[in-house]
Amino acid sequence: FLHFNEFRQQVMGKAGSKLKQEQLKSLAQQTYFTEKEIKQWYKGFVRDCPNGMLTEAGFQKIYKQFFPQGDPSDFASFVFKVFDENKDGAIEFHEFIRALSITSRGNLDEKLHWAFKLYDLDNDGFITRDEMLSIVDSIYKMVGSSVKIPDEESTPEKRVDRIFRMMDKNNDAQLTLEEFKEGAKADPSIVHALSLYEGLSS
Ligand SMILES: [Ca+2]
Ligand SMILES: [Ca+2]
Ligand SMILES: [Ca+2]
Repeated sequence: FLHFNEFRQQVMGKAGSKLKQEQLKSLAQQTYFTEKEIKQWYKGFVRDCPNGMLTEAGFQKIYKQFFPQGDPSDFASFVFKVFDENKDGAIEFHEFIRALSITSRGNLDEKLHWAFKLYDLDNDGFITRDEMLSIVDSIYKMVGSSVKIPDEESTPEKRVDRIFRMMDKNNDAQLTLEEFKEGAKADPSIVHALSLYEGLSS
C-alpha cells in the first residue's frame, strides 16, 4: 500500500462499534496484525465508513489527499478492485485489513502476487502489454509532476517496454506470475519502482 503511516493516521480514529471476538481472532490468524492492531484499524474504519463499507468514491478520496497535484482516480479504481475480493463493489473491513496486511507486512512473494493481481486486470493469469500500460498510465497520471521520472521512462509506453524487455522471458508479449516474480526479484529497480506506489517496499 502507500504511505502506511500517514494512511494509518487517516483511518485510525476513536469512536466506533466493536468487532466480535471470533472475527478478531480469525482476522489475526489471517493477517500479520495483532488483535490490538486490528481493533485500532477497525475503530478508524467504522469512523470513516459507519456502515462498514468503503466505497470506490471514498477510496478515491483517500488517494486524492496523498496525490493532490495529480489525478489518482484511475489508479485508485484499479487498487480498489484488488481490495474488493468478493467483487460486491465495496471494501468490507476484512477485505481492507487483509489487503493492508499483505501490502504492508507481507513477504516479497505475497507482495508480488498482490501486485500481479493489480496488473492482471481481466484476471486471466497473464499480464498483457495493454494491461500493464493501463496501470502504468494511471500511475503517471497520479503522481503528476511530483516525481522526477528518468528519461528512459519518460512515457508510460517506454516504461512498459522496459519492464517487458526484462520480464517477458519467452517473448510472447504477456507475463505469467512466474515471469513477473522472477523479473522483479532479478531486478530490484523494478521492485523499487513498484514500491513507490504499491507498498512493495519492506
Ligand atoms: Ca467487497
Ligand atoms: Ca490479463
Ligand atoms: Ca511471457
